[in-house]
Amino acid sequence: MSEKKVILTAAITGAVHIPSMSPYLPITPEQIIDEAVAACQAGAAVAHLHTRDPRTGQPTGDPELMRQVVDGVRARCGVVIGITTGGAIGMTSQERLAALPTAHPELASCNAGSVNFCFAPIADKIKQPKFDWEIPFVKNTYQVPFANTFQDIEDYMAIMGEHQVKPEFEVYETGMISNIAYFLKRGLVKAPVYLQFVLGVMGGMPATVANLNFLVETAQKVLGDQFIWSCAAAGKDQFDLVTTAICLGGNVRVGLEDNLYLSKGVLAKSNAEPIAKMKRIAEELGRSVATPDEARQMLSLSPAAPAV
Ligand code: KMH
Ligand code: ZN
Repeated sequence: MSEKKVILTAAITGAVHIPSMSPYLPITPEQIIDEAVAACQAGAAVAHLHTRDPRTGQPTGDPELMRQVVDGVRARCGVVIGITTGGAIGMTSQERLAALPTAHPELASCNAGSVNFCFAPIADKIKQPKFDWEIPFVKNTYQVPFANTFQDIEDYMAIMGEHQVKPEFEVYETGMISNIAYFLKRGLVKAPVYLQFVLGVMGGMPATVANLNFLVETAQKVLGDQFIWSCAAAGKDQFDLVTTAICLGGNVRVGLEDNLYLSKGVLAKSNAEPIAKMKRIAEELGRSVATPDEARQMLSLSPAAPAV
């Protein structure tokens, strides 16, 4: 067992779940801010942020909303700010990157390759959608891939470099580790690279212990000691898998972006609940959780921008 501290990331709202699935999914900037602050108080060192249209809950890349959220979180706590550049399935790169220059995050997701990222089966479970956009949005993921070409990744990294933002590479399958090694070899990204293994997406690797082990071992072979890793898992196997990640010495992401439930049949009422659960489990397993400043050191982040 490793004695290294564990970085807990709270993925607050994402762009997969729809408002009809849970009344607790944060939608407005105020709700997203409150959720990030409460998650930090519960033990999260990093907040991974997306924004939604405050009236409808539809995912948006609106830079003004993201700036509002980031400033609001920063004014109230010191959590490391990570924003999405994955956006939502169907967004253009321009939409996905729009918020980065003005939000001044410390971390931003950088999706490490193209993958089918399908959540169309959600449509079968929703009998009475709250909003007209929800069913077409989820069904569209059956036919639209999540495109992240080599050129895209290079462009995203360049913009992050200009703004002193560290990429958090979202890795959905093993080949993406080699994509990152290629960029590292070309000097387009600095070591240590930060990998988020995202398992359980329909179209990517299923959330199994064998797959997580394989990803970690492959990263060790391909990247040597030039990486730090975390594990996120979508859906019902989330807690089993992220607990395994703690045992393997990795870091953990949980939150309503990845799983709306706290346990079988029990909706999480906030992001603080899954974070508190993982803090308890980590401590039981002999690993204490990193503070935001400890996470900054562990991830070699640029110093945090001052609070507004
Ligand atoms: N919303 C998904 C398409 C990220 O934040 O970069 C991808 C996603 C990953 O959420
Ligand atoms: Zn995300």
